[in-house]
Amino acid sequence: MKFYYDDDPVFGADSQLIPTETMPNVYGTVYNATTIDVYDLPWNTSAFHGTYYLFAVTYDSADPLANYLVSSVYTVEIDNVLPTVCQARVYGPYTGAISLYANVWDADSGIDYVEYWDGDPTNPNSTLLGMSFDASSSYSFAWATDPSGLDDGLHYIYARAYDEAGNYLDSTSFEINVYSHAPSEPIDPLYLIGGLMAGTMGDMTKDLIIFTLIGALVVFASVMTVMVWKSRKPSTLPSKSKAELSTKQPLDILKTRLAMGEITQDEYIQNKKLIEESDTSVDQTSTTKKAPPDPNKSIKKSAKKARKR
Ligand SMILES: [Ca+2]
Ligand SMILES: [Ca+2]
Repeated sequence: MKFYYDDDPVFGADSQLIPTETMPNVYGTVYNATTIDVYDLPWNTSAFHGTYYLFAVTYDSADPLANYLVSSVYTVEIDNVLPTVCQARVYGPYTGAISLYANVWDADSGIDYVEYWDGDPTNPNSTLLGMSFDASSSYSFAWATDPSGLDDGLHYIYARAYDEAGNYLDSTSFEINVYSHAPSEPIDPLYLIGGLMAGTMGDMTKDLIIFTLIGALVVFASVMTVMVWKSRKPSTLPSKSKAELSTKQPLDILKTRLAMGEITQDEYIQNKKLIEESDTSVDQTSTTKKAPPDPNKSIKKSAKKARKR
């Protein structure tokens, strides 16, 4: 038995004999002689890369010219080039089950799987966290950190990508600060609600909702106040005579305006006088009560006095 390799799928003079280093005159080794003779031959392919075609040629014992038979072609893809891309990715929060990913690429045989290491994989003290064969999830792997906090602290995560031929490439480190231990203080319920709202709607939306709620409450309260005021006005106001009402209310308003600094003391006195005068005129027309002395008369009198002088 002799084994040949070729760079095209046709056996011929260009086919190259695969040498055997240990047994120069015996090509291959019989290891199952009971049913069919099976030969194997180790082939060191470290100097090869790419697509090759293999043939086995078997000879009978005729001497001096043996009869031979050439096998059908067998195609092999030899990959002796490392993957070209391997980047570790870790997604927060760095607590509980931490999601590890890797961006990987191998142009020859393709990526087979990815290992995740806590620490440089070339360092014997580093820990293999796990591995993933799932290309569809970017070889994601969930690292379940210790809930009691044993894994808390800084970690340097590495990915090691293997191609289908077993060549591997290590990533650079991805530094993370793990925080997995249970909180010692009780959780503030407001913080919890805030967190839930932020988690479902995002901070911007949360602020907007709170703002709208406050606005709606203010409007509602204002409307209610006006309605209550309007509804109680006729029944709760003390029953007073027209004269009392006409004087009392404007005077109260005037006092309030003075107290609030909307009018000066002089303006207050002046307006008060006017109100009292108009009140008096109401009294004169509506009642038979004797009118109080008209302040205008004294003014006129003093004016006359002034003219006399
Ligand atoms: Ca050929
Ligand atoms: Ca490769």
